[in-house]
Order: sequence, then C-alpha cells, then structure tokens
Amino acid sequence: MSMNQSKIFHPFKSQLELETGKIGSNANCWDRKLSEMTEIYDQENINNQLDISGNTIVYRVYEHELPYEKGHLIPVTTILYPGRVGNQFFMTKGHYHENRGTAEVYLILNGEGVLTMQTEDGQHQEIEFSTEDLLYIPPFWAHRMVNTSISDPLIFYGIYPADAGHDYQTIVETGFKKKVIYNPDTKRNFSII
Ligand code: PAN
Ligand code: ZN
Repeated sequence: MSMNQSKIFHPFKSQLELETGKIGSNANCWDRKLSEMTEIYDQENINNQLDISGNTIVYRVYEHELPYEKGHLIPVTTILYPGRVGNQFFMTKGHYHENRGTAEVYLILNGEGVLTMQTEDGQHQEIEFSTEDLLYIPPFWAHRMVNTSISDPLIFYGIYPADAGHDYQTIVETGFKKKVIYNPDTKRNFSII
C-alpha cells in the first residue's frame, strides 16, 4: 500500500500523572455518572439507592484525541472511584469491542479489583488484580472492571486499537455471568458469585 503524505499523523508526547491517572494534553475527559448506568446494577439495589438521580460520578476517563481509524492505538486512563450500590461495587459499564477481533491491554497504576470477562460462546473468566499488574484482554472477550477497595480509587491505563469500537448494548442485554459483591465476612471483603 502506498503512503499518502496527507494521511501521515505526527508523533507527539504527552504526560500521564501516575498518581491521578490524568493525561495532560491532547486528551478528552469524560465522566460516567451512576444515573447513566442504572441498568447494569441489580434493580433492587438501584431501587434502594438514595442518590442515583444525583450526580454521583462512578468513573472518569481521559482519552487521547486520535482518529478512530485502523492502524492507530488509543491510550486511555480510567479512574474508577470506590463505592457501592447495595452490595455491588462501583464498576465500569463493560463492553465487547464492536470489532470483536481486537484486543486490549490494561496496566494497573493504583488500586485493586476484579476484571470480569466473557465470550459470546459462554466462557467466562475473572481475574483479581492490584497495583502494577498488567492485564491482557484477548479478542472476543467482553470486559468490565470492578473496584473492590472500600477507600481507594482504581486507576488503570489501557491501550486499544482505534478501530475497535464499543458495543455496550449486548452487555446491557445479557449482563456478565459473574458478579463481584461486597462481603465483610471474608478476609478480602468481596465474593465472586
Ligand atoms: C476502556 C473503557 C473504560 C470505561 O478504555 O472504555 O475503562 O469503561 P466502559 O467503556 O466499559 O464504560 C476500554 O476498555 N476501552 O476499550
Ligand atoms: Zn475495551
């Protein structure tokens, strides 16, 4: 394939604050509020929650502004705050990549939790992690991060192919096979059920 000069994207550098997850420049920042993700929690937990109509931020995302085109990679940090809805921890909405054949890498900058994953042919896997762990999400695996800390934000850096796309709807319809719930009777404070 010949290279079209007008399509050559220029290299750049940017700063990532390791303690906060903030990406300094060329990045968009967006928040996911609890009120925008009520369908992914058990309805009895949501119904007992007092402030879902409010502005509780569950997570904040910094994402480099780059073309969503094949060949590029998107660097992104997520700050998933500590909290619960009933016995369910704060978690990301979770998704398959629209382009199912694309993978992703997560590096845990700070915190602890569980990565729940599943495939459309019925497999599932849950991986517990903490600071400095590197997580590999292969093609075809839906992925959701759960923050199991009572007090600390979970901060992770990810890189995914720019043409991956995000399919949230399938997860809204099927949910994840496994839930991570608060359980003060266990040493680690949570159970995977
Ligand atoms: C991540 C996620 C991010 C937020 O960058 O998009 O952590 O989670 P949800 O997208 O599930 O709301 C990623 O996996 N990108 O592909
Ligand atoms: Zn992803």
